[in-house]
Parts: sequence; structure tokens; C-alpha cells
Amino acid sequence: MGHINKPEHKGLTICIMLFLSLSAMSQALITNTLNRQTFSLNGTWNYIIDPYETGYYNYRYEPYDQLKQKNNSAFYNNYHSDDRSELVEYDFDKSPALRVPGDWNSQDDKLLYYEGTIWYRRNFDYTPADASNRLFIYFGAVNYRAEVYLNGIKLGTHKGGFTPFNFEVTGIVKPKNNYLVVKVDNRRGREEVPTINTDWWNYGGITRDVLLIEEPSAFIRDYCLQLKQGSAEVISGYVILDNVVREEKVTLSIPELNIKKELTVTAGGRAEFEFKVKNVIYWSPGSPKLYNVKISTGYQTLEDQIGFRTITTSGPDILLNGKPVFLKGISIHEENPLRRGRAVNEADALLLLTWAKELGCNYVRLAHYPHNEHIVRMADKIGMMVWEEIPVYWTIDFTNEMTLQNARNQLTEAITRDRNRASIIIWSVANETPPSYERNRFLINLADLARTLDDTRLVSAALEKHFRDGINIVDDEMGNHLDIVAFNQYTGWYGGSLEDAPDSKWAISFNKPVVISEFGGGALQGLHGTINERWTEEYQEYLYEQNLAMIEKIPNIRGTSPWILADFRSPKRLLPGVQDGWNRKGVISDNGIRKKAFFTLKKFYEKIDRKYE
Ligand code: GCB
Repeated sequence: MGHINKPEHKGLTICIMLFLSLSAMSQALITNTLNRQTFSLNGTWNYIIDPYETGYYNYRYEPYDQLKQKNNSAFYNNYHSDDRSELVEYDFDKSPALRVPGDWNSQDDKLLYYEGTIWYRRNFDYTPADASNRLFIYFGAVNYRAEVYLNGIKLGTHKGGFTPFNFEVTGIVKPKNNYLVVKVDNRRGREEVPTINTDWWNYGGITRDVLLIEEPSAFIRDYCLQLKQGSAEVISGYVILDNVVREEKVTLSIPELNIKKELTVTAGGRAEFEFKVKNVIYWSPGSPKLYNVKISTGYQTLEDQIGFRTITTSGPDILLNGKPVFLKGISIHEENPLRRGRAVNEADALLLLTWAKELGCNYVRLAHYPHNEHIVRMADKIGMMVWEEIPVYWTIDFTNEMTLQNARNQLTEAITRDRNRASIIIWSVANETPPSYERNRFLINLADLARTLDDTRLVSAALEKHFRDGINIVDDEMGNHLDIVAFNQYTGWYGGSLEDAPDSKWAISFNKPVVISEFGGGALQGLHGTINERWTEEYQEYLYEQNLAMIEKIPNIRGTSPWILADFRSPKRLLPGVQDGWNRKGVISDNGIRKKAFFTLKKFYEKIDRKYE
């Protein structure tokens, strides 16, 4: 935007700068940013609330960005004798500040329900370690739509609130007084991913880390290193170098395994490899072994900590390193209920996963969108299998090609960021979507894409069951296209009798592992009563007892991730005195207190342990 991003030079016309728009969209993703040479742009950013998008559109509702392109045209000259594009009614320096990373809703009471545009600005100085190096601005995530400008130059746009993106800024960054401006718009849209209707808080803002990345001219942008599909002793993968002019040599080493391989990256930028390894200690929740991996070129060494494990299915079994496992899980939203708002850092990740460990979990469902990289890396480190999901939730516009492209893009960005994480065992492409021809087409497309990008993990989606003639039926056509048949069911909360639950009958049409991706009910921590009184801890405890007794008997059952670890905020949940803006299905309250159901679930997982030992 041409005005708000140029506060230091108010009198100047900034149109010319905007001509220099570098690209409309974000560029090829740089991975493993946590181990790179970076300069953090986290911290406090000044912000301007702009509900009418005055900084983006002129009084004819034309985006300034586009006007700059028309500036020389007859159109512009004929119709804009009066140039009102020089906006002076703003001042970042006098504006308040927000923490980045973070959502705006939790930082200022008047932003709690805000959905619209907020402009962020961060000034910084930076001198590269080497003048010939290249520079990139990287965003862990911005919810939902980001327009990014540096020193008055439009870098590009990104859509999708839970995945990373970056722009090259070589030649734009100066040693002093850079100003990075981001227009963040979190309005929901019918045709977006997610769509307008969800059961979570639509947190707006620059919700994840922002980094300035410095790289040599030809640099390691991405790589993949995994046990090859179908093998427990062959590691395969690739390295991608950005901007390779001629051939380049790359060394890949895993010192602890005595591996040192010389690879040749051709001008195409990619080298593939495959080699045997011996005596690997496989990654598992009980033994989360990570190997230090080094990738080096003549100009750079990049390290990572990578675990090796296999994850497959055989009939009804899920096999981790060839051995049957039961997924003792819990669902998690990306929220720290104690601080309020989005979980954003390592400490938040540790808090949530420590709670899950205490419950006895070996697995978490990170619902309903890709969570930040800190939690996935923490899961690698402390040993927790992960279900990662994209926000294809409820009533997505399945007939819309743009919506599909958007979902594909989010899935691609998530897999690109996380494909080296041993903890991730399942890519989920959807949650509770209503079956139809168009929906199946949409989800099959995504499942195929997940397998094309990564053939070493399982693909699933949270489906639903239906009830006919006294039988619970799971026969969704999508079950044929998924490796794990997962479904949500809310016996005793959204219908169904708790008393009869353990004796319920099931007809599941697939000979595959079955996972109950959600069940649960609400309780206000500290509210006590009988097992028949909703919202009491006793009701929730009884609901867990009866559901678990039922789940145990479901044919092919191989895991569950009850809804949910902790109470979370949702604008749909407004019952005064009980919900007050919180979905109360957590087994932990919004102030960190374990409810009775927490211990019921913990006991169940101890029993599972004895069975699977
Ligand atoms: C569901 C959804 C989840 C909701 C939950 C509920 O089935 O998948 O996002 O929050 O039910 O509490 O109703």
C-alpha cells in the first residue's frame, strides 16, 4: 500500500515505488529456517486499524497497488486529474504497538472480535555479513491475507493463515531505516480455506515468527531425507539449491551413522540420492532419536536434526517401525489458554506437549490447520507422533476451482515445511466434510497430492458416522482413498445415549485401521453435580468412561484423539456463566486445571499400554 508504508517521507509521491512490484505471489519456500543464519524481526510492530481499507483503496475503490500500474495509461490521466492518492492522515510512529508473533485479538480488548485490515510496520537496520549475499523476508504465518511491502516496494501477497512464505529482498534492504509494512486482513470468506463457519477463534495478525534470512548467492533452499517408502534401511531424498549456474557439489553427512555422500547438483538445482544405512536407532515416542544431519556446499553448511522411522499399515494395524501401535492421542488447538491467544513459541509448544505426555499420549492431532514449526519440532524431540491437518473444514466450497487451488497450496506449504519431521505420521486433508460427488473429487485430489509430495506417510481425514436401524455406520466413500479411517463421533453430547454406548453396534466398511479422531463433551472446571447434569465435571467424566468402553469394542480400533486437550476460545460458544466464549470440551481448563475426565483418559491409556506391551 502506497501510503501507510511510507511514513518517513510523507510529502513524497510514492507511486513510483509501487511500480516496482516484484511479484504477485510468494516465492519458493525456504525450509529449516530455525537452523539458518537469520535476523529476527519479531518484537513490537506499530499498527493501524483500517476497517475501511483506506490505505489500500482510493475513493473510487481502486487499489492503489493497481493504480500504479495504470498510472501512465490514458485511463489514469483522463480520470485522475485530482490525485487524492496522497494520503496523509496516518502516522505509524504515533500508533500503538502489537507483539509479533501474536494474534491481535488477545493484545487489545477492542480487537477481540475484530475481523478486517490492520497495517503493521517494523523498522530495522541490517548490514549483511557479505555484500554479495542474498536476503529474504520469511513469515511463519499471517492470518489470513498478507500484502507485504518493504521500503515502499510491494513484495507480494500470500493467502492462507497457517503456513509459511517468503520473498526475496536482495537489493532492497539498506543498512539503516528499512520499513517493512504488512497489510493483514483476517476477514472470513465463503470460498476461502477455511470457510466462514468454524468452531475456533479467527485470530488475526502476524501470528508466527518473522525472519530476515541471509544466504549465499547459490544456497540450499530445501531438502528431503527419509527412510525410503517400503524400506527400513535405505535413506532417500533430494537437495534443492537455489540459483545454481553450473554444477555444484554438495556433501551430505550423518556423522553418527558414518555417512558422507558427495552429490552433484546440476543446473536444474536438484540432486537426488539413495543410500543404505546400518544400525539405525529408529525414532519412536519411547526413543525419539534424532541424528545430526549436515548438508554443505562450498559456501554454506546447513544442519538439521532428523529422526528415521517407518510408518505403514497392514489390514487393521498401524505399524511404527514394523510394530503395531495404538495411537493414544489427544486433539490440540494452537492456543495457550493460560496466556490467552495463539501458541507462538517453543515454551507454548512444550506446555501443550507436556500436558499430552502427562495424559499418557504417544500421539497428538494438531487440529484443524498446520500448527507452528516449534510444536512439530518439539514433538520430534520429546517423542510424540503427530497428525497434521489443513483447514478443509465443514462446508468448504467444493465446487470452486480457486478454493481447491488454495487448499492444494496450503497442503504443499505444510508438507514442504515439515516433511523431514519424524513425528509427523499422518497428513489429514479434511475435517467433517459432507459427502457429495464434488467433495469426494476435492478430497481425492488433495489425498493424491499429499502422496505425490510425500509417499512415506499415511493420509487420512476426519470423517463422520451415521446411524441407521440401531447401527453406527461408517461407509463414507473417502474411506477407500485413505490409509486410516478416522471419524468424529459425539455419543452422549450431540445425541445418543451414554448408558447404552458400550453396547452400541458398528458397521465399518473398510478393512483398515480405525481411529476415533474426536469424541467428548463440555464441562466447566469446578462445577460439580451428578452424572446426568451437563457441564459438570461428573457428566464429562461419565461421558469419557462410557465412550471409552464403547471405543474399545469398535472393530479395527487403533487409536483415538478425544476433543480436546484444553478449553479453547470460540465465538460460537457463548452460554453465560459456563462457556463465556470458550469451548469447554477440554480435559484441562482455561487456567490449567485438570478436570476429572483427564484422569479417566489417562487410566484408559495405561490400560492400552499393558495391552500393547
Ligand atoms: C467437531 C469439530 C470441532 C468442534 C467440535 C465441537 O466435530 O471437528 O472443531 O470444536 O466438534 O466442540 O463441537
